[in-house]
Amino acid sequence: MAKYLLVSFKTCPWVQRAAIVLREKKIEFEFRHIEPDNRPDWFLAISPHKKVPVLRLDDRVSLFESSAIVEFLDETIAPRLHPADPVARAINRAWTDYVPTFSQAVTGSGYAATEVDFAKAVEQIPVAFDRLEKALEKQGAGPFFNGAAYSLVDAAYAPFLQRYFYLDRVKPLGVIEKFPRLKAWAEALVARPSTHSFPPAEFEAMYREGLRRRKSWVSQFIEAPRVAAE
Ligand SMILES: N[C@@H](CCC(=O)N[C@@H](CS)C(=O)NCC(=O)O)C(=O)O
Repeated sequence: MAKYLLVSFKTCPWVQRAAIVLREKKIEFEFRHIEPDNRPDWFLAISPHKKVPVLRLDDRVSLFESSAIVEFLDETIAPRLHPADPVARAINRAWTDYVPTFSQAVTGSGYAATEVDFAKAVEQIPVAFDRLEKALEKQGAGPFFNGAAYSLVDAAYAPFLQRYFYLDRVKPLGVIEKFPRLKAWAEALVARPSTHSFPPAEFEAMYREGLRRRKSWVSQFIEAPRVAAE
Protein backbone atom coordinates (compact mmCIF):
# COMPACT_ATOMS: atom_id res chain seq x y z
CA MET A 1 0.00 0.00 0.00
CA ALA A 2 1.43 3.35 -1.01
CA LYS A 3 2.01 6.16 1.49
CA TYR A 4 -0.31 9.09 0.78
CA LEU A 5 0.29 12.68 1.84
CA LEU A 6 -2.41 15.24 1.03
CA VAL A 7 -1.12 18.81 1.18
CA SER A 8 -3.83 21.29 1.96
CA PHE A 9 -5.04 24.77 2.85
CA LYS A 10 -7.62 24.08 5.55
CA THR A 11 -10.57 25.71 3.76
CA CYS A 12 -9.76 24.75 0.16
CA PRO A 13 -12.77 23.08 -1.52
CA TRP A 14 -10.55 21.35 -4.09
CA VAL A 15 -8.52 19.75 -1.31
CA GLN A 16 -11.78 18.75 0.32
CA ARG A 17 -12.84 16.95 -2.85
CA ALA A 18 -9.66 14.83 -2.76
CA ALA A 19 -10.00 14.22 0.99
CA ILE A 20 -13.60 13.05 0.52
CA VAL A 21 -12.51 10.45 -2.03
CA LEU A 22 -9.69 9.26 0.23
CA ARG A 23 -12.21 8.87 3.06
CA GLU A 24 -14.83 7.16 0.86
CA LYS A 25 -12.19 4.62 -0.08
CA LYS A 26 -10.97 4.30 3.51
CA ILE A 27 -7.42 5.11 2.45
CA GLU A 28 -5.14 6.09 5.30
CA PHE A 29 -3.39 9.37 4.53
CA GLU A 30 -1.42 12.11 6.18
CA PHE A 31 -3.33 15.38 5.97
CA ARG A 32 -0.83 18.24 6.12
CA HIS A 33 -2.17 21.79 6.24
CA ILE A 34 -0.04 24.72 5.17
CA GLU A 35 -0.75 28.44 5.15
CA PRO A 36 -1.66 30.06 1.80
CA ASP A 37 0.44 33.12 2.64
CA ASN A 38 3.45 31.15 3.80
CA ARG A 39 3.94 28.21 1.45
CA PRO A 40 7.04 26.34 2.55
CA ASP A 41 9.92 25.61 0.21
CA TRP A 42 9.35 21.84 0.39
CA PHE A 43 5.80 22.46 -0.89
CA LEU A 44 6.89 24.83 -3.68
CA ALA A 45 9.33 22.13 -4.78
CA ILE A 46 6.62 19.45 -5.14
CA SER A 47 3.66 21.49 -6.46
CA PRO A 48 3.98 22.37 -10.15
CA HIS A 49 1.29 25.12 -10.00
CA LYS A 50 2.19 26.06 -6.38
CA LYS A 51 -1.42 25.23 -5.57
CA VAL A 52 -3.13 22.73 -3.31
CA PRO A 53 -4.19 19.96 -3.38
CA VAL A 54 -1.07 17.93 -3.96
CA LEU A 55 -1.24 14.21 -3.34
CA ARG A 56 2.28 12.95 -2.74
CA LEU A 57 2.74 9.22 -3.33
CA ASP A 58 5.46 7.43 -1.37
CA ASP A 59 7.28 10.76 -1.12
CA ARG A 60 8.24 10.20 -4.74
CA VAL A 61 5.55 11.48 -7.11
CA SER A 62 3.26 14.49 -6.82
CA LEU A 63 -0.23 14.36 -8.25
CA PHE A 64 -1.97 17.69 -8.66
CA GLU A 65 -5.34 19.04 -9.87
CA SER A 66 -8.17 17.60 -7.82
CA SER A 67 -9.91 15.93 -10.77
CA ALA A 68 -6.71 14.10 -11.80
CA ILE A 69 -6.12 13.07 -8.18
CA VAL A 70 -9.58 11.59 -7.69
CA GLU A 71 -9.54 9.84 -11.08
CA PHE A 72 -6.22 8.26 -10.11
CA LEU A 73 -7.59 7.12 -6.74
CA ASP A 74 -10.65 5.70 -8.46
CA GLU A 75 -8.54 3.75 -10.93
CA THR A 76 -6.28 2.30 -8.27
CA ILE A 77 -8.33 1.73 -5.09
CA ALA A 78 -11.74 0.06 -4.62
CA PRO A 79 -14.63 0.68 -4.34
CA ARG A 80 -15.10 2.17 -7.79
CA LEU A 81 -16.89 5.52 -7.52
CA HIS A 82 -17.41 5.89 -11.27
CA PRO A 83 -20.34 4.01 -12.80
CA ALA A 84 -19.41 0.83 -14.69
CA ASP A 85 -21.41 1.84 -17.76
CA PRO A 86 -19.29 3.99 -20.16
CA VAL A 87 -22.21 6.24 -21.11
CA ALA A 88 -23.10 6.88 -17.47
CA ARG A 89 -19.41 7.47 -16.78
CA ALA A 90 -19.14 10.04 -19.59
CA ILE A 91 -22.21 11.85 -18.24
CA ASN A 92 -20.70 11.85 -14.75
CA ARG A 93 -17.44 13.26 -16.08
CA ALA A 94 -19.31 15.95 -17.99
CA TRP A 95 -20.99 17.05 -14.76
CA THR A 96 -17.74 17.12 -12.84
CA ASP A 97 -16.36 19.32 -15.64
CA TYR A 98 -19.16 21.76 -14.79
CA VAL A 99 -17.94 22.13 -11.18
CA PRO A 100 -15.63 25.13 -11.81
CA THR A 101 -18.54 27.12 -13.31
CA PHE A 102 -20.84 26.03 -10.53
CA SER A 103 -18.27 26.86 -7.88
CA GLN A 104 -17.72 30.31 -9.35
CA ALA A 105 -21.37 31.20 -8.74
CA VAL A 106 -21.17 30.19 -5.08
CA THR A 107 -17.64 31.27 -4.12
CA GLY A 108 -17.90 34.37 -6.35
CA SER A 109 -20.88 35.51 -4.26
CA GLY A 110 -19.09 34.89 -0.98
CA TYR A 111 -15.95 36.72 -2.01
CA ALA A 112 -17.56 39.65 -3.91
CA ALA A 113 -16.03 42.91 -2.70
CA THR A 114 -19.00 45.21 -3.25
CA GLU A 115 -22.78 45.03 -3.06
CA VAL A 116 -23.01 45.37 -6.86
CA ASP A 117 -20.56 42.52 -7.43
CA PHE A 118 -22.39 40.43 -4.86
CA ALA A 119 -25.76 40.99 -6.60
CA LYS A 120 -24.22 40.10 -9.97
CA ALA A 121 -22.65 36.90 -8.62
CA VAL A 122 -25.83 35.85 -6.78
CA GLU A 123 -27.77 36.14 -10.06
CA GLN A 124 -25.62 33.31 -11.41
CA ILE A 125 -26.54 30.91 -8.60
CA PRO A 126 -30.03 29.98 -9.89
CA VAL A 127 -28.61 29.53 -13.39
CA ALA A 128 -26.15 26.93 -12.12
CA PHE A 129 -28.68 25.40 -9.72
CA ASP A 130 -31.25 25.03 -12.51
CA ARG A 131 -28.77 23.10 -14.66
CA LEU A 132 -28.04 20.72 -11.82
CA GLU A 133 -31.73 20.37 -10.95
CA LYS A 134 -32.47 19.26 -14.53
CA ALA A 135 -29.55 16.83 -14.46
CA LEU A 136 -30.85 15.36 -11.20
CA GLU A 137 -34.35 14.99 -12.72
CA LYS A 138 -32.80 12.93 -15.54
CA GLN A 139 -30.73 10.88 -13.12
CA GLY A 140 -33.82 9.64 -11.27
CA ALA A 141 -34.08 8.93 -7.55
CA GLY A 142 -31.55 10.13 -4.96
CA PRO A 143 -30.13 10.52 -2.49
CA PHE A 144 -26.94 10.81 -4.56
CA PHE A 145 -26.25 11.94 -8.12
CA ASN A 146 -26.41 8.38 -9.40
CA GLY A 147 -29.17 7.28 -7.03
CA ALA A 148 -28.17 4.94 -4.24
CA ALA A 149 -24.52 4.71 -5.33
CA TYR A 150 -22.16 7.45 -4.16
CA SER A 151 -19.94 8.72 -7.00
CA LEU A 152 -17.16 11.15 -7.87
CA VAL A 153 -19.86 13.66 -8.86
CA ASP A 154 -21.04 13.73 -5.26
CA ALA A 155 -17.49 14.27 -3.99
CA ALA A 156 -16.97 17.11 -6.47
CA TYR A 157 -20.11 19.10 -5.61
CA ALA A 158 -20.25 18.48 -1.84
CA PRO A 159 -17.72 21.22 -0.89
CA PHE A 160 -19.56 23.87 -2.91
CA LEU A 161 -23.08 22.92 -1.83
CA GLN A 162 -21.83 22.98 1.77
CA ARG A 163 -20.49 26.51 1.20
CA TYR A 164 -23.82 27.59 -0.28
CA PHE A 165 -25.45 26.69 3.06
CA TYR A 166 -22.70 28.54 4.91
CA LEU A 167 -23.21 31.65 2.80
CA ASP A 168 -27.00 31.38 3.14
CA ARG A 169 -26.57 31.45 6.93
CA VAL A 170 -24.52 34.65 6.70
CA LYS A 171 -26.92 36.39 4.31
CA PRO A 172 -30.08 34.49 3.43
CA LEU A 173 -30.17 33.87 -0.31
CA GLY A 174 -33.28 31.68 -0.49
CA VAL A 175 -32.27 30.10 -3.80
CA ILE A 176 -31.89 26.40 -3.10
CA GLU A 177 -35.49 26.13 -1.84
CA LYS A 178 -36.61 26.61 -5.46
CA PHE A 179 -34.72 23.48 -6.55
CA PRO A 180 -36.08 20.58 -4.50
CA ARG A 181 -33.93 17.82 -5.95
CA LEU A 182 -30.78 19.85 -5.60
CA LYS A 183 -31.72 20.76 -2.03
CA ALA A 184 -32.31 17.11 -1.09
CA TRP A 185 -29.02 16.14 -2.76
CA ALA A 186 -27.12 18.93 -0.97
CA GLU A 187 -28.60 17.88 2.38
CA ALA A 188 -27.62 14.24 1.78
CA LEU A 189 -24.06 15.32 0.97
CA VAL A 190 -23.75 17.53 4.03
CA ALA A 191 -25.07 14.67 6.18
CA ARG A 192 -22.44 12.27 4.81
CA PRO A 193 -19.49 11.91 7.22
CA SER A 194 -16.91 11.76 4.39
CA THR A 195 -17.76 15.38 3.43
CA HIS A 196 -16.15 16.68 6.60
CA SER A 197 -12.46 17.23 7.17
CA PHE A 198 -13.17 19.19 10.37
CA PRO A 199 -16.04 19.30 12.86
CA PRO A 200 -18.79 21.20 10.95
CA ALA A 201 -19.20 24.10 13.42
CA GLU A 202 -15.42 24.65 13.51
CA PHE A 203 -15.27 24.56 9.72
CA GLU A 204 -18.15 27.01 9.33
CA ALA A 205 -16.31 29.38 11.67
CA MET A 206 -13.20 29.04 9.44
CA TYR A 207 -15.33 29.85 6.39
CA ARG A 208 -16.65 32.98 8.08
CA GLU A 209 -13.16 33.99 9.12
CA GLY A 210 -12.09 33.62 5.47
CA LEU A 211 -14.85 36.02 4.38
CA ARG A 212 -13.73 38.51 7.04
CA ARG A 213 -10.07 38.22 6.08
CA ARG A 214 -10.91 38.90 2.45
CA LYS A 215 -13.11 41.83 3.54
CA SER A 216 -15.83 40.48 1.29
CA TRP A 217 -19.01 42.56 1.17
CA VAL A 218 -21.08 39.87 2.80
CA SER A 219 -18.75 39.62 5.82
CA GLN A 220 -20.49 42.65 7.39
CA PHE A 221 -23.47 40.34 8.06
CA ILE A 222 -21.50 37.89 10.15
CA GLU A 223 -22.74 38.15 13.68
CA ALA A 224 -20.14 38.56 16.39
CA PRO A 225 -19.89 35.37 18.44
CA ARG A 226 -22.26 35.53 21.40
CA VAL A 227 -20.54 35.89 24.74
CA ALA A 228 -22.14 33.73 27.42
CA ALA A 229 -23.98 35.79 30.03
CA GLU A 230 -22.22 35.82 33.38
N1 LIG B 1 -8.15 23.39 -10.48
C1 LIG B 1 -7.44 23.18 -9.23
C2 LIG B 1 -7.79 24.33 -8.30
C3 LIG B 1 -6.91 24.33 -7.05
C4 LIG B 1 -6.90 25.70 -6.38
O1 LIG B 1 -7.39 26.70 -6.93
N2 LIG B 1 -6.35 25.74 -5.16
C5 LIG B 1 -6.25 27.00 -4.47
C6 LIG B 1 -6.68 26.87 -3.02
S1 LIG B 1 -8.38 26.49 -2.84
C7 LIG B 1 -4.79 27.41 -4.45
O2 LIG B 1 -3.91 26.61 -4.19
N3 LIG B 1 -4.55 28.69 -4.69
C8 LIG B 1 -3.24 29.23 -4.60
C9 LIG B 1 -2.82 29.98 -5.82
O3 LIG B 1 -3.67 30.15 -6.72
O4 LIG B 1 -1.68 30.39 -5.87
C10 LIG B 1 -7.86 21.85 -8.62
O5 LIG B 1 -8.95 21.36 -8.93
O6 LIG B 1 -7.05 21.25 -7.88
